Amino acid sequence: NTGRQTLPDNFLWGGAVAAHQVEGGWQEGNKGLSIVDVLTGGAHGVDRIITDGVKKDCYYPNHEAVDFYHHYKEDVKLFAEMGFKCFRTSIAWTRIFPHGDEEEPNEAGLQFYDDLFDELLKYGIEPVITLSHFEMPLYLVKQYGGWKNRKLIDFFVKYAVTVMKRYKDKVKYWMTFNEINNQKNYKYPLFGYTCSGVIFENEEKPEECMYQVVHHELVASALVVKKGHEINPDFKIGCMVACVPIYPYSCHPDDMMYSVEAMHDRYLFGDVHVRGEYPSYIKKEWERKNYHIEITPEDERILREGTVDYVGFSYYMTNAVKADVIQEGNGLDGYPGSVSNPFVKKSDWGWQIDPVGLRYALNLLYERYQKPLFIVENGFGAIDEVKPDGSIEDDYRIAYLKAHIEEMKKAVLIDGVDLMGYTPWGCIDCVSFTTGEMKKRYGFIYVDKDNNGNGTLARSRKKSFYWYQNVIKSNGEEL
Ligand code: P53
Repeated sequence: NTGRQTLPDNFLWGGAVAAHQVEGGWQEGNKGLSIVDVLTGGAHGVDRIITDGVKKDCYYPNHEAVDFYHHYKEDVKLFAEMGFKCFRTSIAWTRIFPHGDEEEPNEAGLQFYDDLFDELLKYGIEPVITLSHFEMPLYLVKQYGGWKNRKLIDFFVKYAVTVMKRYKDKVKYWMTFNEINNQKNYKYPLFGYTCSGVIFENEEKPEECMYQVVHHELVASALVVKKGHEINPDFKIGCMVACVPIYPYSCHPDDMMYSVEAMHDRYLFGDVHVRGEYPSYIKKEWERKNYHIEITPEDERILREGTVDYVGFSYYMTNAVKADVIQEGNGLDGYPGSVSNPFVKKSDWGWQIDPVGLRYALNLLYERYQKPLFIVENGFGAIDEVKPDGSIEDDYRIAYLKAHIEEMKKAVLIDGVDLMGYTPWGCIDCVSFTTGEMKKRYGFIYVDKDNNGNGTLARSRKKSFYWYQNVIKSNGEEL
């Protein structure tokens, strides 16, 4: 690639969603109840409630979502029209093993993904598949305590091996756990619950419990990487981390050093996935806090043998920290000492818009790991207005994506980062993860549905649809 001024020809342009945020069909094809099936809708500043089972008088936005389960042919056709080279989604574990501990998988669930992957391949679109995107079987939470229980390793590996064998000739790109590092913010109940089926604040030692839970996931992930390569040596199996770089608020040495410490939190799980061992800073933290994480010599061997092929990551925003501001943060960007950055704007949901931060993130991860990177989420959640003639002029979304793609190109063309592809989040409007809203939209494709579940579910093309189509056609040259 020396001297090359354009992105590689095989660059994977596409889009990303997760099963529970689009599929709906929560009871179709013998699907089991998943942890997201008991999550109510919320709003910016209003937490989603985790109910004890499905309650009659609550609204659960993921039950129907945008009904991709019944609309996927129409939707895939639209992705193909945009020129997608790949499409990232997840498999709902509960379609394959409804309770999670069955002996035999559920054929109807397996068939659904066979059909979906066939439909994608028909148009030459590569499926990029996340095995666990915030939706384990609720049964495993109730009966086994979620990922606190070591048995979850076996259940997950069984599920993963089942789908990897079934789809070994249809799916090449895999990821194990979506945003595994979200739960490092163990004070925010939604994160522990959706990553692992555990509400850490209800545990005696929340943070220690979180490390144990994550350890089980890291072992499971490593086993799946190893077994996946045995199933098909051509598989590319990656991890998936939320990359929210934390800047020092100023060049004051204390701010700088504080940001370095804060970044350890962001790096931790990726470090294990890529390097196959726990980094020294976390061993010191465990010592300091007198935490005892059960890690067997066998676990250590598994971690070493199951390092990932690439690093998938989401990038939406950066944060900043100031050493002399100590506040108790437990929200989304709730790092103690986190302050807003006066140099960047925020979305309506308070997410800082920072395109340069994407180039920075790509450099950080590439310098640290020297593994191929894959931007598997990036995007702008915004309220769209439908004009009387049905058109949607989402110039703000185009502006966000354009600016980010420009920085992404600099990382590849100037900094030499090895980047596999780019799949903007929510390529079709879907249920927001953090708030459960429909009105926080990311799509190139509009779906007629509101926060209360009203709407025809009709699909339509936004202005950004045509814009992105041309971006792909010109391989990122025309923005
Ligand atoms: P919504 C925080 C920071 C970066 C990405 O989020 C994050 C989060 C929240 O965990 O999550 C990812 O829909 C997640 C997707 C999610 C997307 O961000 O709340 O992987 O499932 O939909 C956007 O706007």
